[in-house]
Amino acid sequence: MLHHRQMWGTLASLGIAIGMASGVQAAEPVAASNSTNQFRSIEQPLGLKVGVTLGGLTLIGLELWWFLFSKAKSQQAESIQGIQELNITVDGGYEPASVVVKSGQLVRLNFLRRDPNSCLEKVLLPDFNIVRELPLNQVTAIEFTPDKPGRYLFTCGMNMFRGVVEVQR
Ligand SMILES: [Cu+2]
Repeated sequence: MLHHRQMWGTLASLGIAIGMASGVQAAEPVAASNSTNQFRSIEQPLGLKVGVTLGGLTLIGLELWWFLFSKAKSQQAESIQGIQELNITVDGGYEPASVVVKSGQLVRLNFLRRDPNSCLEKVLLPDFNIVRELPLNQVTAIEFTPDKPGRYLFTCGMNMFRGVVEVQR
């Protein structure tokens, strides 16, 4: 959890820094324009700078939204007859990308692959020695029993898309 939050925190502060930098840049030409009398060259760049500033602010907003959204996305498994079952949709990544289960009980992850991108044709759970093909538009059930609490990644074949199984006591 901590690592994930740190990452988004870093992204958010980076966005704020970029936003502030573009804000400073936007202010500069105004000051410079007072000393020179270049009427025509001022107006267009000013609009551009305002646009860049607004773009920066939008980025900040988006990052904050992602930061809040990503926290809400974690899904807790429901245990039915001793099996902790979760459905994960594979479409431009994993949804949900973060699942919470209990240790010492069988976990069944039902991966439904909607994305034809070959990048997502395999899913790996290295901590459980699992590599599985995900046929398109089918549900592939992957079962394992985590014995120890911790955070275990699942990834696509190239480690570009990631999800995490959080195992609690
Ligand atoms: Cu991939």
